[in-house]
Amino acid sequence: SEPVRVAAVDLGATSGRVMACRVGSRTLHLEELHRFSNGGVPVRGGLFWDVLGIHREVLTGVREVARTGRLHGIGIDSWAVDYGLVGRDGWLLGNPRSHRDSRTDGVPARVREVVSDAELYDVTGLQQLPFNTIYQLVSELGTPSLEAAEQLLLLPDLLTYWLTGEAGAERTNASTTGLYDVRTGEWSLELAKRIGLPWGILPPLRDPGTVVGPVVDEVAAYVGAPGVPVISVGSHDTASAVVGVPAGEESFAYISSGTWSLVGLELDGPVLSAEAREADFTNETGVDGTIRFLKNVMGLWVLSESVRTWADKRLADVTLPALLAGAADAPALRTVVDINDPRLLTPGDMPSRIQELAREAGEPIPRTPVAITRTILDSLALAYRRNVRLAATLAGRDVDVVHVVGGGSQNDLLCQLTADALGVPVLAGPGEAAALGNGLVQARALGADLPDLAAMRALIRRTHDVRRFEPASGSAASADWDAAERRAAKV
Ligand code: LFR
Repeated sequence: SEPVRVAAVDLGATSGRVMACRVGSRTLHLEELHRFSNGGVPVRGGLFWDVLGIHREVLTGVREVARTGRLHGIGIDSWAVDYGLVGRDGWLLGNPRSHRDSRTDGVPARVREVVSDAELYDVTGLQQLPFNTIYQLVSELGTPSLEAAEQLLLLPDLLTYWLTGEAGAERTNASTTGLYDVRTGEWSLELAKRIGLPWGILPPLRDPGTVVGPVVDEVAAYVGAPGVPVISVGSHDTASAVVGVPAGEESFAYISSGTWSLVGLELDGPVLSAEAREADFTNETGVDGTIRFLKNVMGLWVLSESVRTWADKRLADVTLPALLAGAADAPALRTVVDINDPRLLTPGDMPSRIQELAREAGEPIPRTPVAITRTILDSLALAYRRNVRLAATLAGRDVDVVHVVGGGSQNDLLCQLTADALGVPVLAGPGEAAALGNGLVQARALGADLPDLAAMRALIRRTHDVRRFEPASGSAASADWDAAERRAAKV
């Protein structure tokens, strides 16, 4: 079949990208045509997304894709969980909040009084993240916007609504809300009712890989592409990124490494055991009915937020490359902290928080930006080790290799530390796995011969380089990580 060329819109919490993705039977090519920075906007103690600004950037990017060649489809993925509320007249009711907003403090405990953790887990299979949509909605109960809401649209669905006029909820992202039944693949209206949420605002679900509809006239005129279809992809960025993992037959774990690090396994069905719940593992729905059995690890957010803090203080030589070069030469495993401490979730002075965590844990306090960078990377690798091993145990699987995809796959030091910590090879790349997964699912919807995830992944392997990091050999290396794990465990 003829190659297709689609716009893959991949929105991250710190940057958004619009790529032209060309997919043929033996070709797969990405071209980044637009990139913009993104971030929460703090106003009056709340943390918001500039969603109209994001919409404008999406249009600018799509127009650029259309200007530079043919455009057969548009697909949008973004971080999960966050949403906009739309009123009876179709207008947005207020600015969507960031999941790093502290409005959900204490909310999970309130919900627990009505529905126990065990019951909730049995239906949704989700880890207890304070910002899951369900908790955000509970924090909005009684507000004018929730009372006036006609529909809840997750961010990629909201942007898709503005492009097409069609409202819906794409399943991979719906599965992160805490209101979705992971076994039936439908909304759990029962759960929403028990918690007192207006269940009627949950829109009809749609599968990834279906055509939503053509762009509306105003969009067609702006981007210069009349009639181009918007296609629902794995609209949760992590779902698209896992499609983009170039795994073959091997028993693999993955780390989708961006602002967050999502660490886990691809499974055929959910693991809803008490052990999985106690270990706080999540079961998110993937493309083609797969399950992402994983844990959220705080990720490179901690480092990017540190760099921002140092830049604000105008400290010299705190560019990321300089910090990473310094950290590579710094002593290994000198200080480790619990990188998933909830205090690292919200924006702020990350270096001070890391020092505080070190102090509490009785670890040497890192004093310089380089030492703090090394502490963050060692602690991330330690969290990867713990959670890959936990996932394998809980799911009864072996792991022979860890695929690292996303922006963090370009961080050589972190990849090497991950291989060392786990004692298995790390295969790093592609950096733009989410955009590839997005583009491939669109291509299939447009008729490309990509029957399953294996075919998509084979095409990625054929067309993209993957770098291999071997674990440091010798029992000394692994003893160091064992000892560090014991130190971190007593935190
Ligand atoms: C990654 C991600 C995670 C989700 C977090 C919040 O970008 O989508 O999968 O837990 O952001 O939405």
